[in-house]
Amino acid sequence: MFTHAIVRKPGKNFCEGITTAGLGPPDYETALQQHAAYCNALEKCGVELSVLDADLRYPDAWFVEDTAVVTETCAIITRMREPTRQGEQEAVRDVLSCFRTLEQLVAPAHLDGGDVLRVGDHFYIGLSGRTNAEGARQLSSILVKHGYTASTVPVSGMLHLKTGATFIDPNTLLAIEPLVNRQEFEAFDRIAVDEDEDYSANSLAVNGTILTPMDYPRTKAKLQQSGAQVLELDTSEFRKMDGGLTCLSLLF
Ligand code: CIR
Repeated sequence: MFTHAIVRKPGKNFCEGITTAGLGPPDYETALQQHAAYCNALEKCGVELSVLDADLRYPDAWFVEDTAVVTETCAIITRMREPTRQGEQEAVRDVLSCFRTLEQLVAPAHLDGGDVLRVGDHFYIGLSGRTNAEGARQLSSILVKHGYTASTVPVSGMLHLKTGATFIDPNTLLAIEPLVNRQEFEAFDRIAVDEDEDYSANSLAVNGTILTPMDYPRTKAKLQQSGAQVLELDTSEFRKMDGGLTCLSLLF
C-alpha cells in the first residue's frame, strides 16, 4: 500500500519545459485543474500528499517522479541528465529526508526516475536517452545493498521505460507492443496497448485503482476486462510537455 505521495504544482512558466510532443502550447489554468484532479484522485486512493510549491527556476519540476527512487528503506536521489532539470531534486530531498534514509547518485551517473519500473522487490531500469549505464549501475548497487534486485532494459523510441510500460498489479504488465513481448517480461501476464493508444501505457496503479489517461477507450476496456478498477483522468496538458500520470508523483 502507498500511504504518501510527493507532488509539485506546475509553475506559470511550465510551458518553457522540455517537450518533443508537438501538440501546441499548453494552458496554465487547465494544467492547474488537471493537476488538482490528479491530486484528488491520489487522495481518493488513500494517499496523503506532500504538495511542493512550483519553482520558476525549474519549469519541468512538477514531473517529480524523475528526481528520486523511493523504496521501503531508502530514497535514492537521482542525477538527471538535462541541465535545466538539475536542482529540482533539492526540495524533494528535503521532504524525503523526513521519511527515509537518503542515498545519492553521483557523476558520471545519469538517471531519471521515469526509467525505473518496479514490480515486487525487483526494479527494471531503462537505459534511455536520460539514463546511462553508470546511472543503472549505481542505482542497482544501492538497491542490492537494501535487499532488492535490479536489471536493465534497453529503451528506444520513447522518453523513459515507463513511457511505455506499467505494472497494473504484481503479475500484470500493461505495455506498448515493442515492450510487451520482450523476454524480460515473459513471466508476467501482459496487456498490449494498441499502437494508436500508446500514450495510455503510462497508467498508474495506486492501491488497487488504475489511473489511466482519458480518451483511450481500448486501453480502458482492456483494463476493465482484466478486472481492474479504472479511474480516467484528463492529461492533455501533461502530455503537451511529454509528461504522463506516473511522472507527477513519487509514491511510497
Ligand atoms: C522532460 O522532458 O524531462 C519533461 N518535459 C517530461 C518528463 C516526464 N517525466 C516522466 O515521464 N517521468
